[in-house]
Amino acid sequence: MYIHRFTLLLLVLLTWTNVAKSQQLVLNDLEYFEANGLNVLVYSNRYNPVFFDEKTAGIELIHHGVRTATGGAVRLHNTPEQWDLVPEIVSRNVNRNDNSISTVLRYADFNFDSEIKVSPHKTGFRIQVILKKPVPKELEGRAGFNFEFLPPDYWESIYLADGSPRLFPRYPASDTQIRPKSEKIHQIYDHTTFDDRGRDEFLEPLPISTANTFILAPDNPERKVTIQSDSEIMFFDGRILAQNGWYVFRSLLPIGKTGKVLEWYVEANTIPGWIREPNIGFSQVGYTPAQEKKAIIELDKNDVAKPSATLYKINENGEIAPAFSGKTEEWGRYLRYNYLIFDFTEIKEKGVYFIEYNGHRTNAFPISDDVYNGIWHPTMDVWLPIQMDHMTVNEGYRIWHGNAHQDDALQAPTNHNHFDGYRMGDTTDTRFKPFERIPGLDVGGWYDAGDFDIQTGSHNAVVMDLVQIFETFAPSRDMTFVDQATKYTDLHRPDGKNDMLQQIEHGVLALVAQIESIGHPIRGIVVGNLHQYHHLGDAATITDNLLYNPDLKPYETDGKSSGTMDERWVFTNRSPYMDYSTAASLAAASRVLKDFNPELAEKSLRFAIKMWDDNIDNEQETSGQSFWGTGNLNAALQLYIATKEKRFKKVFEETLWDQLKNTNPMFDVNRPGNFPVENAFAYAIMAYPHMDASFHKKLRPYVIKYKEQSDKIIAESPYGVPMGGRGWAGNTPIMKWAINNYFINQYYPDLMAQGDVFKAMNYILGCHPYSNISFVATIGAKSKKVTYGSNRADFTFIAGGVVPGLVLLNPDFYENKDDWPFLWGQNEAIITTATPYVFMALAAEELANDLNKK
Ligand SMILES: [Ca+2]
Ligand SMILES: [Ca+2]
Repeated sequence: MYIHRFTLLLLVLLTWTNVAKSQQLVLNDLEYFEANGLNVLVYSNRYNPVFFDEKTAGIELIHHGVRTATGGAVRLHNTPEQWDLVPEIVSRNVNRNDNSISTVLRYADFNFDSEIKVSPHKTGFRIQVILKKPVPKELEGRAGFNFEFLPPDYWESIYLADGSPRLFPRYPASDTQIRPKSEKIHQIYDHTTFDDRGRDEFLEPLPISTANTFILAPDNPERKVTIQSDSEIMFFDGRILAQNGWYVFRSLLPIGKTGKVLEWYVEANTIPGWIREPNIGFSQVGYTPAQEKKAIIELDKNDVAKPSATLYKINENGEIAPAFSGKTEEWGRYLRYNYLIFDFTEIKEKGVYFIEYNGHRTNAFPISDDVYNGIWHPTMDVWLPIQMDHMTVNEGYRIWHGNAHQDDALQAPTNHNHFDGYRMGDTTDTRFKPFERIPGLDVGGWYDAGDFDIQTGSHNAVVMDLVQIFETFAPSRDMTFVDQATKYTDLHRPDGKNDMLQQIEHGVLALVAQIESIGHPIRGIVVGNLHQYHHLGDAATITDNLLYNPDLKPYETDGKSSGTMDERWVFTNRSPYMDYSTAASLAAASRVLKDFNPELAEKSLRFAIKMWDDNIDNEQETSGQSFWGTGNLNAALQLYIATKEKRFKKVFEETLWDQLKNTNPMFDVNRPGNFPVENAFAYAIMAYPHMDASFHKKLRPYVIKYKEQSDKIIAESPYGVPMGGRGWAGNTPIMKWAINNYFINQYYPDLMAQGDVFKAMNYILGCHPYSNISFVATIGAKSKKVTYGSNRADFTFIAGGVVPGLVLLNPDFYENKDDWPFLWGQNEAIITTATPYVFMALAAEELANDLNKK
């Protein structure tokens, strides 16, 4: 029995050693603290100078593979909103000597610096706030250290406040108080998120509970976190002010003190030997029999790769039998995970299948000829029509929104910095005075799309995309009723008119209205008040839809006009880039609208030529210039295709060959978010069918160069697509890449295989890092459950919306949350992501049908 007891003791010792080891945080080569099951990032990600608080900066926890906490910083509010002041990061130091990371934060407006120092301690870490000068007078009782936790990670769970058990609030209903506006710390550019109805006051959330020790989710080993301090810690629900708020833990900084003024000890529980479940990536719509079929298996770096995986078939009687067992090929390491590739291309029998790897089963998917048929319908039948501005949109028993912005729009003031990136210079470039109404703009356009502005640039891109789709595939679908006369759209109701042409018309109406009313295209139309901008719900209630009447008091109305100046503003500065980009889209649209709406087609072409003529000889006279230069390349091309006039072809060819020589036909590798459609190569491919054999021959070497660069970039990850995703996720560039590939495959079939179109499609539909869901809401067996659209506060989606996808958080973490819609860089379904998807879906449908025939 002696031996038995000794073995037992040894096992206990070994286990104890493992536990202790696994919980000790270590500063790794990527400059964050790491233990098995826990990463503590300290300012690997910084606050954004444009969007301010995106909930992706400061001290962050990646807890058992999920980012659960963010925002560890000195903040000036109990529950900071997006537009509240964020600190500037003055410096970040990784001190290997004392095993710490420290950052100096600055609020320049208050001349206030603080140092945040994080270092491993016991089985957790210490956060210290160090001050050289005391908290400034105006920030006393305001400056505090905040650390925010993601609500859905703690729903249906409890916390202990100094031992007292409490439930995490599933919906915010805690207390607030009103304070006079004079005490409010200003938000960006002195805008305000709060509609105080003229009462000069603001709202402040009160704590839900206060303690020196909080234990979050003591019942859940994956989420359990302990926060301890000698200072008082308050717990707030940020959602009480803003639906995108997080759970905030906060300690105020003491008054009149310097040195180490605050210390927290934080311990996040880790499960000994924890290994993240493999993420088996595959297409959620399935595959056609003839197609290449590869699942990509994402493995924790501590996981041991298994040499094989199995494909199971579910037969007609529901019986399950293995259809194929094959080896998993090791691809290697990409960022934080290892990858295996499971190739089951040889299975060509139609049916229902699932993949099993190391005991993990995927959901079922089909192998069938028709898996791609109609996968673009929800985007065109449902999602895009719901984005239509200046329209009531109905679906069955449901009104999605009323006829919004009937009171469009006022001339924006000069020298104005808007909170959404719009700017006005010192002239309006129009005949209108600041705040004078510009008539005629209450027509056409789409919301874009989590907010409700009309971005002219996005409209140009979407109209261009839709024309390209129509001219390439000529879809004849009619499932939507659109009546411009009564401004009423009804989904799933044919009206005898082509839906795609109706959408092109709706975009063109907005573009033509700008030129008709103002004389040139403008940057965009957007609400001027921040408290209107964050609107959630029916866009018809953002403004009162009544024209402003200065004779009435604010919030007063005579039923016909209103004393509230809530109209949207028109940012009117003229730029050659916008003139040319609009000219390109209008010229393109004039071709497909010729029979559908001859009057609008004629006007579109006339305006396109006018914008060209206004700019081609006197570019200096217009203010503003874009990053891409004047952008006349596509305008020249589209005008040439529309008119066949040699003058356009001449400029196109001169500019094209010059730019091709000097630019990268793929993307700029250093700017992965750079859309390839904006470069000369994409326009050269677009021009191909309208040019002669000598052009085709001259272009060929650039196609070869594009292919070489493309192959190099896509070899960097196991997914075989150009991964991006810094700041804004990369689905659009991946789809634009696939569209280029589709055309190259058509024109130079010896240089490009069809596979590079399908790879992008498989990626969008589920074969990607982090999770295996389809990025297109409702497409595929498992797809996005939440998107950042007008209904995001309800934690849902609009069918057919395409999200941006995976954001790369520094230094190595791709993320696309599907339980939290409010991260726009990951989840905002926008119009310029929808139309490339529709193109790619039609291309996949066509290519799959070709493959099926072979
Ligand atoms: Ca229709
Ligand atoms: Ca109004």
